[in-house]
Order: sequence, then C-alpha cells, then structure tokens
Amino acid sequence: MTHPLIDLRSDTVTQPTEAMRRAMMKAQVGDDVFGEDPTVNALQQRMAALFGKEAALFVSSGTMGNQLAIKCHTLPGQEVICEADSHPFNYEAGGPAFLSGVQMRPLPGRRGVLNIEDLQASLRAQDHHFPPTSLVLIENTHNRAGGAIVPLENMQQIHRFTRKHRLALHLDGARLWNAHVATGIPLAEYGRWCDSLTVCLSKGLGAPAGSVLMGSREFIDQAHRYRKMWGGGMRQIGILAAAGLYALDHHIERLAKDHKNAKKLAHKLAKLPGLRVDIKAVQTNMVMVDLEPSGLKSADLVVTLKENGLAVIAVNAGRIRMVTHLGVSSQDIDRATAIVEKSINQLINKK
Ligand code: TLP
Repeated sequence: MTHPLIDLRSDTVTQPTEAMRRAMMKAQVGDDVFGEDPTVNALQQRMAALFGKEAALFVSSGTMGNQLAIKCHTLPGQEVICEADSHPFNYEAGGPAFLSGVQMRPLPGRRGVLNIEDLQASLRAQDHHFPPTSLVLIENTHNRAGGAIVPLENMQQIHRFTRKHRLALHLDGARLWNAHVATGIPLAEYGRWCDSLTVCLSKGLGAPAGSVLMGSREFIDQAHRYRKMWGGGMRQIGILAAAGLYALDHHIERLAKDHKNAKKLAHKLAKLPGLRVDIKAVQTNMVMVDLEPSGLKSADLVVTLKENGLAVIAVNAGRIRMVTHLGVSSQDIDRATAIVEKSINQLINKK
C-alpha cells in the first residue's frame, strides 16, 4: 500500500476542511474596498474584541501585516530594534528597507527572547550621527527558536521599556494562538502589552489565507491606506474571512493536539542514533532536529526523506524543522519517525 506524503514542512500547508469549505461557500460578501463586505467586517470586529484592540484589518499575509505595522510606526531613516532571528528581519525579503526606508537593528536573543539589558544598551544618545529609534519588534511564538513561547513577563518588561523611551511595540503573533493554548494566557492579555500585533489565520488555524493586523483606530486607518497603496485592497474577500471565522470557532483549542504530536515526535526522534533533539525546547507545534552527531547534511536528508514519503524543511546545513498541524495524526508521527530512521540508515550506508 502506498501512503500519501506526510507534510511537516510548515503548518501553512493545511487543506481547508470540508466544514470550512462549506462556511466559505455560504459566506455573505460585498466589496471590501468600499468597506461593504459583512463577513470581513464581522471578522475584523471579532478579532479586535478578542485581542482588546480598537480596530483590526484583514490582510493577505503575515508579511503584509508586519510590513504595514513597520510602515505606520516609523519614518524613513529611522531604526527598528528586533531580535536577530526574527521573521521580519530574516524572511520578509528586505521589506523594512524597501517599503519603509528603515534600518533594522538586530539584537541577539535567547530562544527568541530579547533581553531587557540588551535593549537598554541599544539605546542611542541624542546625536545627529545616529538614526532615531522608533519601534521595537517582538515575535511569539518564535519561529526560528522552534516555536518557543516568549514569556508574558518579558513582553511586559519590554512594554515598560518602550513606554519609558517613547517607542512603539509591535508583536509578530503569527502563531500567538499556539502560545495562548499552551499557556492559557488570554489573547487580550497579549494585546494589552503591545501597540499593534499581527496574527495569522493561515498557519495552525488552517485557513487557506489571511492574517489580521490590530491596533488603535488611528493606526489601522493609516494601515488601511497603505494596504490599498500596496495593492492589498481586495473585493468580495468575505469568502476568505469566513474561513477565518470558522477557524476561530473550531480550530483554536485543537492546537493542543498539534502540541501533543510535536512532543511525541520529539521523544521518538530523540531515541534515534545520529540525531539530537532538545525535547524541553518543544513547547508548541515545532520540532528542530540537529543532524550533527550523524554527520549528515540537511540538504541530503531532505531529499531522501521526500523520496520515502516525508516532507520537512532545512533550517540550515545541519538542522531540519518539522511542524505539526491539523493534517497530521498521531499515527502519522509513528510513520514519520520510521521514515526518518530508514532515511538516515540509507544515507549512512551510502557513505
Ligand atoms: N513563516 C513561514 C516561512 O516564511 C518561514 C513558515 O513556514 O514558518 N511571522 C512568522 C513568525 C512566520 O513564521 C511567518 C511565516 C510570517 C510572519 C509570515 O507569514 P506569511 O507567510 O503569511 O507572510
């Protein structure tokens, strides 16, 4: 019997469920550029209320949400402080420089967490040699740190720091849902300690597309204008917003299953010779696997795994990433582990 490919590259690969597709099909729609799509309006209102923000804007992607936030919180020539492994710094195609004309100042974090002393030390004196700093960016859960949860206390500390120094604070909460389910901290509590945040509907929540940017009414009004300018004004987009609304009702609590599957995967992989997995570091739906003990290169392993029916991505030359999501069952985890074991043996025997 041939099995379908198990796709652990990302939680972005999910297929909309039958029930989600039905919700999309039945959605009432209108022209959202005129503000007349009732389903988009309902999603925006619901999201703003959930996160305790004045207003929300449905955007095409997490990248667009983050880039709009950077645009609205800064002026060209200013500086943005971020964590060195953060998504906006590493994976948004240089957007901050291109779209907002700002300079990014990456600070090294610890498992995605920015240290308050490093932030203090990064402050620049009032001197015309220096770029003025206007924004701090944080990320929770943290992607490159393997889905790590950034503690709320750290966010509160950074919030206090930004108030004191009159800086804006934006949270890239692409997978904030995962942090919320893992910690039990209410979504509004995360909303409370930042000026703006982006959350994605298209990752663990399983919608086919869409993210939501939230903040003050004035901030969202400005973001709305840039969204239009950047070609992101869409029309009868309630079809996609309906998937988001469906996900809010049905796909938040189930993230606990993804977290359980990720832990199961980590435990099983840690037992295989040649691999190193930091089980304690698996806090949500991602597992980072280091290949160093085996001497294998991730690029080779990725190809062999794919041939054997498992898709993963390489984070760097010696590390692969596996992400659990609603398309992955507990049995898939058993099968994925067997495929990893078989693939490592094949590659080692070839050497
Ligand atoms: N991340 C993707 C890839 O770009 C790496 C993934 O598969 O994890 N913030 C964070 C923390 C993200 O992980 C991502 C997507 C984004 C923003 C961007 O979201 P999209 O892809 O909707 O632009």
